[in-house]
Amino acid sequence: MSSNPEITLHHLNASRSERIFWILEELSLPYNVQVHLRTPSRSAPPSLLKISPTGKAPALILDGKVITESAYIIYKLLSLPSVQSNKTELDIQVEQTDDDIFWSHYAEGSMMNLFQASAIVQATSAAYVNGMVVGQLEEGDKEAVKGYSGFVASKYLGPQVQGTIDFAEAAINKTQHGWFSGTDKPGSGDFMMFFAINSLLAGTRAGAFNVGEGLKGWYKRVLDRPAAQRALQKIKEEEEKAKSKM
Ligand SMILES: N[C@@H](CCC(=O)N[C@@H](CS)C(=O)NCC(=O)O)C(=O)O
Repeated sequence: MSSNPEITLHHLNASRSERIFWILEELSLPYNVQVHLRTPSRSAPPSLLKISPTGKAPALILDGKVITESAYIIYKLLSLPSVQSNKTELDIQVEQTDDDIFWSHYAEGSMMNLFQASAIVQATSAAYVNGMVVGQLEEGDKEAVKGYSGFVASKYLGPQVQGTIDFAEAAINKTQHGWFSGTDKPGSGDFMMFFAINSLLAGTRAGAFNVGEGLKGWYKRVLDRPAAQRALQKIKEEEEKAKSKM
């Protein structure tokens, strides 16, 4: 019987680390959590850069070694000897399918890429208009910044973001079991898609885009799982604990 590794998850609030909470709970692996709270500009605080070479979340310390990139973290967790030797007992897709690999790439390379660009345009233009970048602006300059960022958000990035959601919606509707893994259990593709869909239905992007019944059904299937419920509860408790210490 292989023993469990020593795990610490470095989590940034409202971040991709949500994916890692979910998989850790599905795997029933014991883990410690270290929360890093976003600065007022929504960036990661310097404490995260001390841990992660990229300064981004999630970062996982696995038996003393720091690993980053959520898809890689998920792959390393699924490859653990204690997980591999127990794979028939687990209610998740441990061996990655072709679909898992596709959706893992899609989640970061297509969806989050555009989601993030959109969030950056909104946050930076608001900061610019509010005088936080080059000081107070003339009314005409404010209108020009708002006009340009509004154009980028609504005519350029917005439709592309919606396109990525519609593509995922069509794909999930074609699956036999309603999981991105293509099997009857959620796999790495599902863990990776969780952050984007959670943000669209319950997070910072709620109500901003059209999400169809297929993705809503997938989200409900995720939330019906005790492991996902434990993950969301743990995120809440850990973030509250960290905020109370500030
Ligand atoms: N491709 C990376 C992306 C990591 C990433 O961009 N994380 C964001 C949170 S969702 C972050 O740490 N942002 C804080 C910052 O850039 O200051 C992954 O999947 O882990």
